[in-house]
Amino acid sequence: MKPYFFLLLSLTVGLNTWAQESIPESRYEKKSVMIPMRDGIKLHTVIFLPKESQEPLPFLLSRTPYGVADAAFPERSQPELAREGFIFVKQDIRGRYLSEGKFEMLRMTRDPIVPNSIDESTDTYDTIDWLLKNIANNNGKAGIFGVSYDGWTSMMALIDPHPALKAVSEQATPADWFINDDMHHNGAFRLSYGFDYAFMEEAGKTDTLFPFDTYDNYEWYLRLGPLSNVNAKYFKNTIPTWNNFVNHPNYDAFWKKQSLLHRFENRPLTVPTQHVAGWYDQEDFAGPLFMYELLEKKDRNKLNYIVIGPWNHGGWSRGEGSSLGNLQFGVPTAKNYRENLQLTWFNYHLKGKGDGQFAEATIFQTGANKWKNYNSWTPKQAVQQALYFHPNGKLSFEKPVPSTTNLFDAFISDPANPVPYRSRPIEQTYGPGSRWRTWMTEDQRFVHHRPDVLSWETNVLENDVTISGKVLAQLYASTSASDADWIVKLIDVHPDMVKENRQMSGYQQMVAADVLRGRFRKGFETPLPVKPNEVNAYTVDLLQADHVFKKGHKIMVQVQSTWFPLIDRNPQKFVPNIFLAKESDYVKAEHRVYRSGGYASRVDVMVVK
Ligand code: PG9
Repeated sequence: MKPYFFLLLSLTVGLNTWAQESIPESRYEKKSVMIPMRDGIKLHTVIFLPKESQEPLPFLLSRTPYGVADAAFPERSQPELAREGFIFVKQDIRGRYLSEGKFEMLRMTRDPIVPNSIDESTDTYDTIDWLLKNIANNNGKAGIFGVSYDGWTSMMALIDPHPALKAVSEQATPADWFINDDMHHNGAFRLSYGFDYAFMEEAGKTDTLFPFDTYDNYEWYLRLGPLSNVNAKYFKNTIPTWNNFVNHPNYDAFWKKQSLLHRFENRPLTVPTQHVAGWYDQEDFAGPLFMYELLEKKDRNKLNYIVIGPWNHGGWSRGEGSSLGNLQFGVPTAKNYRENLQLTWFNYHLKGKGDGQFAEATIFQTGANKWKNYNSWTPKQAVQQALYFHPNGKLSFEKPVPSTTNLFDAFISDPANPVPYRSRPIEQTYGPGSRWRTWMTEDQRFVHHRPDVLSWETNVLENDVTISGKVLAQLYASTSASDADWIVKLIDVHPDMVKENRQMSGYQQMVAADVLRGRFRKGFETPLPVKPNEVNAYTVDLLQADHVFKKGHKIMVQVQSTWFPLIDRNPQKFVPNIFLAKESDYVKAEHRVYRSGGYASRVDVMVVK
């Protein structure tokens, strides 16, 4: 039983059936309605209407695949916005939960020439149009916002937007599912997320967790063996997103068409848009960064803004945000965002309140633990410097001596014993007790000194080192086999003893980390085998950071070749399509990371003095 009084009213407004629900203490009344789209399909929509409102109010829309029937009243889900007063509208997207039609994961953009064609953008348009005409006392303006998939639907609202759409806040939208975000990073497949999520969304109309029979998913995915077993043993070709992974192992037209980068390539930005990202977002960190950067290039009218905070996926939308995992931030960063950045954004654009003076980039600088405003993101005054790998695990801003040759560190990478990406047991992604949401804050000592994890670290820092902007690893490396993954982690090592917070003593805090699938070293379209033992250059994009390595800390870089089961195991024997690899293709290999004059492996960071 729900803790509030239930009232179901069935009245008919044109074609639509209304259901109404209210809780005595709420300022809002909840209505359910089926809104017709241009092709006749009806979308289930929940509307929270202020019970008493003197002034006409704007709409705040969210569109989701995760079900809205049980949506919490605004006082609970959006207290800051609820206090101010908006007409909140939440909609099940096509084919999900109580909406009609067929669901398509990240539905492709329609061809407008095709009569009656639809996509998420037309569904948003039709919804706004209907709301303006059918909901009394609105002020003619609408905003859209949401986290992740709902961030992506917010971005889609920007394609041929409804004229009443006046503000967007996309929060952790995915941008490109091959280059980054949920499903692949730089061509390496995100196995545990891809498998779990595809099943969750596509096994039925409502979310369904895969029935794992082993709590530790590290063990389960290892026993799974080659990826071809997924369809053979479990999915039986019934999960379209999985079939797309299998049928599109390279960055082909399918991925490009799906990518927001391509959808927005030739499209102007006409509606004020705020991008929101979390430094520890375990799913869609890259999306908002990529979309901000792309749209910034054409932002003649100052419509494009970015906020980055110390959050996991959606961490800004709930709670205080004063800590995450073991990391403490000293201020309630999530509340800061909701009160000072989200509310002011919608108040200004939808209600004309406030001065509209938004900082171009509002960024929480980790390490120093403070909010900073920037005129440009990434900051122009930062200067590129390289952290070079040296003998005996040393890391420094000094280049290796030019005359040195053939110096390297080596390890054996064994697909039968991959490095876990977080400490075991690895619970099901969205299963009970899952630590998925905090793994990026985890102390990396759980793999430090594994023989297949190389590490280099600086001396204890005598001064703070501040990095603001892009982080890019340049490895010179070889393998005895014909393919390999390269994972690079930039780490802040806390002092050996932190008396005021002992659990942080020696803590290895990840600042940036990512993977490159070696076959894509020359481009994601065309996979290339590696010649055994040949040294190749691998550029691993670690995206961005704004971090202060404090005096008394050390900077560390770790390199490894497996990150399991987050990333599927590279067989290491080159095969054209890893989704079809056989058990016998998975081979042990010796990997070498060079650190000599000619092959000076390094991590490029943007240093601010
Ligand atoms: N990261 C999830 C997602 C976004 C977009 C597509 C598919 C998955 C999410 O949290 O919604």
